[in-house]
Amino acid sequence: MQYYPVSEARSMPGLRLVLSAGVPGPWGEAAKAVFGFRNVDYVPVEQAPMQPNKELLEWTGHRNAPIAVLDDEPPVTGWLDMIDLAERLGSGPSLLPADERRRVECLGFLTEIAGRDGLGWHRRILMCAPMLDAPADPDNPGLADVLCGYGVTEEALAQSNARIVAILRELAAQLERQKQAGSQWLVGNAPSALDLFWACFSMMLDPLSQDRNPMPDWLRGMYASLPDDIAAALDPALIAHRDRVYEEVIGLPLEY
Ligand SMILES: N[C@@H](CCC(=O)N[C@@H](CS)C(=O)NCC(=O)O)C(=O)O
Repeated sequence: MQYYPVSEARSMPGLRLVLSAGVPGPWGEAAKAVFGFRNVDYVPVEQAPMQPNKELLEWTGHRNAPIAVLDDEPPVTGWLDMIDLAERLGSGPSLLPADERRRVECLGFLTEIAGRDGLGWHRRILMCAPMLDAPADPDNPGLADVLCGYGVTEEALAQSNARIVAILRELAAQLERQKQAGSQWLVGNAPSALDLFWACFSMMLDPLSQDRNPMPDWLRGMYASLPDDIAAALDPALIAHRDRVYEEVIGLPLEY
């Protein structure tokens, strides 16, 4: 993907979407998927993963990704705000079900996947925990602050496996209920933000093959090595579902 540097992107009009360059960050991939679903064009802007990103911080007030900046509006960083922005700017089917009961279901699962204390949050804690004991990196003295901002602590780590297992079990049960009700989607009868987010975040547990998801080896190793209890909770039906979501809705191969 061709990224613009912050120095050029900040004076451009329209929607700029700041993304971690060269890696499939789950929140970033989900943001791309929701804008893609709603046919919203954007200019991709480069963020350097786990780095201070001083120019970006000065422009937006944030160091990480994704960040969406529309014209002179305040930057948007949260996953729900990304969905709202895609709904507002885009066209075509909605990302959220119209029926209120289904909407509550969809937003509840989304929070469990993408929110603080959710699946992505705890998967990151599991992957980053070894860095807590690593000697300080003179090239990136801010890393300790980054880990702190992502809640990477021994106390949180003690909860991580159980949180991920509980969320995966509930998602698998939901998929089965939907199947019994005659739907091939995680909520309602059409693809929603929930299918997109599950597909993108599943990458942290069982990444798509290298030809479809050309990620760096070091990251593939981290994403793919799962503790036994989490591997056991990852129902093959959930993986088959995300394969279909990528093939039929998001599109392949991934580009980042
Ligand atoms: N702001 C997002 C979460 C953003 C986030 O966690 N980004 C991570 C993963 S995509 C990131 O930028 N990691 C690389 C970094 O911190 O430099 C939300 O809460 O909805």
